[in-house]
Amino acid sequence: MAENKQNPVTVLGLGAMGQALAAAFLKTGRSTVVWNRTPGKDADLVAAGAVGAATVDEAVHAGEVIVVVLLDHASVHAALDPVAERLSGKQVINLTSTAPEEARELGRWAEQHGIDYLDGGIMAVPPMIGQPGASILYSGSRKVFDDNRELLESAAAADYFGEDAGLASTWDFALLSSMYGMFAGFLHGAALARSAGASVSAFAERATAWVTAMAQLIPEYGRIIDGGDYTTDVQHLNFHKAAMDAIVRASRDAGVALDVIGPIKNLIDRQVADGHGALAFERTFEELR
Ligand code: FVH
Repeated sequence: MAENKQNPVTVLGLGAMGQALAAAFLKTGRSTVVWNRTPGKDADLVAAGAVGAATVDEAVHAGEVIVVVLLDHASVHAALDPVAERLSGKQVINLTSTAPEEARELGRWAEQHGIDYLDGGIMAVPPMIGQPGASILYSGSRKVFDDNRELLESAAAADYFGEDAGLASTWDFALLSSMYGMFAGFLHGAALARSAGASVSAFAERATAWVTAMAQLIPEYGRIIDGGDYTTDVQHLNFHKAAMDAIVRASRDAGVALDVIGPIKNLIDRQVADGHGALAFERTFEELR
């Protein structure tokens, strides 16, 4: 099915993200049908030209391409199971955050019902949708991706990872893990800085510059890990253990909880105890995978 601007797109779920996506689709001039479990969330979209559907069945009937943006895997089944027959022959693009195995399960469920299924992981917050910097990662049906590429790119840069429906989610969650690690590290540092009377805003300014500089090392981490050679002349794990032990002592002295930094110390300690003290910090990857 080649993309047809007259062909309505249906958006199921009008939380913050669903509303942003539907608004982006509307801006392309595409006929957009919207539905939300709790009524009333479609008011702005309907005022902007969307068609509000009273039921999932009505919403699904109206569109050939169904974009699903619900809370989680369970809510996707709660919404789609009752209309599985109606979805047969249609294209479903599920942008709800699901674990990779959940995405694969939805892919199998879709196949059983004759539905062409594309899964997606959104790398953006709602205000970024339709703006440069937003991206959405896709995997599953290549046909659904190709047929709807223009529509998808109206919301965010669109990257396709492969036929395995769980791939987009794996990349999504891997990137989110990096993000949460960074923010949690910042929170620990902020607590330490505050214990010395610093304002967190002042700390944030320095932390931004520091983390930005350190992020430049990430590609080299990738090369070393892919190469599997962890020998190093500088900053081996024994060095990091000494640094981390000192950070832990400083945190304890300042009354800062070790919930964030403690697991990193444990990881380094185990590497050293296992005889890898002379190797690079990147060696901890082998412990994690
Ligand atoms: N918002 C964000 O920053 C992130 C960015 C990265 C990707 N996520 C994921 O996108 C999914 C939707 O997120 P959201 O921001 O729109 O979330 P909410 O505003 O909380 O809206 C949730 C919608 O889900 C509906 N819903 C929940 N349970 C059910 C159910 N059992 N049956 C049908 N619909 C359900 C809910 O409806 P209602 O509570 O208004 O009736 C909202 O429409 C999500 O996976 C993020 O992880 C967003």
